[in-house]
Amino acid sequence: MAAPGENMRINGDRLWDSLMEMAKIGPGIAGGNNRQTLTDADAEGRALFQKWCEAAGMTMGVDKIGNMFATRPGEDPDALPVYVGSHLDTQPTGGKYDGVLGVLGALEVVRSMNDLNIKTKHPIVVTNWTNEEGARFAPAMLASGVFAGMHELDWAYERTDPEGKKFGDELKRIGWVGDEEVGARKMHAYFEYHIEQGPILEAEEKSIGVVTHCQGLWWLEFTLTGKEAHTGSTPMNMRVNAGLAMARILEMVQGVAMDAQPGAVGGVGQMFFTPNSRNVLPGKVVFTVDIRSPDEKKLNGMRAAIEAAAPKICDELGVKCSIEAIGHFDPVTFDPTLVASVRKAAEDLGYSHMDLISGAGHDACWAAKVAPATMVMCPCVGGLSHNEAEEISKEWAAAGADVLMRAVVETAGIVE
Ligand code: HGY
Ligand code: MN
Ligand code: MN
Repeated sequence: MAAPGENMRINGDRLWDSLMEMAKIGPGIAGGNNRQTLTDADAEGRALFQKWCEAAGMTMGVDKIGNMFATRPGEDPDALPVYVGSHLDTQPTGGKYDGVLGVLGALEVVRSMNDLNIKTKHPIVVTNWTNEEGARFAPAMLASGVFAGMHELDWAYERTDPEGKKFGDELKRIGWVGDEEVGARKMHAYFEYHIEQGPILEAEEKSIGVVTHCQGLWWLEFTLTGKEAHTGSTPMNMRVNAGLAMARILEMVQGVAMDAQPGAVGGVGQMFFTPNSRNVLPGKVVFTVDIRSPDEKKLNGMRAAIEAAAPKICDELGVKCSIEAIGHFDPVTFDPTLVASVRKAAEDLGYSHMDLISGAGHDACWAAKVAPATMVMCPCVGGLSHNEAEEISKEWAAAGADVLMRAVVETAGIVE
């Protein structure tokens, strides 16, 4: 039997089987998943995750926003735990791996530590954060944000989905309001394993992303007020057309992001027309502009440019315009020591790797506010994500989990 830690590799088949098993819960219509936060499917996925954690000898704690923490004891009960996790909630047309790979990859690390009888000084806590996606309830990374003290719990409970349902009511309805104070737990370190959700690793033929930074984000919610009127009988010069204002603002956002190249993105994924009837000019249009950049000055410059130009566009059309920032985090620099442990693990395991800036936001961005944090990434096919066709290979999944295991065990301190 090799000394603990020598042949540290996870069980790739078991990880893949768990991913496919979880993917059966909240299936999409095109091979992906629709397991949105605080739905019955989310509750079912949580229950399966808890069952697996307990079967791996861990004990589950849940806080008042539904964050799940499964603990594998360490040899030193006073040592702060190493947290390893991500999220089980998905986009409405999400893939099988976004978030899930990080939660089940962390579980696989514990399962393999059990197989190899590896003991560590610090406990390990496998984590599932509530509502990372922000698809149903904005903002994204809501629960890890409350954990990190960026949002108040009561404010989070009041967030509503497009049907007007409240976050706190839905959390209670699915039976996942825990008893722990949110943020009471202290971390020695935090690791998150995630698919890249972009094209770089696959294009560069690298198996591992050593994530050094994550780009920052603003979500700017626009409410445009026009005048409901007949699309047929209202002359063009009498229209107060909020839909046209929205179209011109989208075009302007595209221009601002292109002018800010390289290293900037901007766009809109969600919009609502009221009354949303084919032959009624919209009285109200609500949409969220999503802008991001790893450069804080560039990110805030884009926001300023958009907030200066939008009212002018609306004034020309007689449309009222209000803008509310409903989501934000600054660009994140991950902990250099943990980043180095990921890079060393990839080297020791012989996996090709490269430093990477995360294009997508993650719970690690908020964890980094309260503890040393970093991420491990694996490629995804065509860089596609937030699409049911999201795909990774079994080999990629296992390689990243191997690296995660080595970095986590090194940080938690092997006890012979
Ligand atoms: O929006 C994001 O970057 C993440 O996928 N929630
Ligand atoms: Mn994710
Ligand atoms: Mn996502």
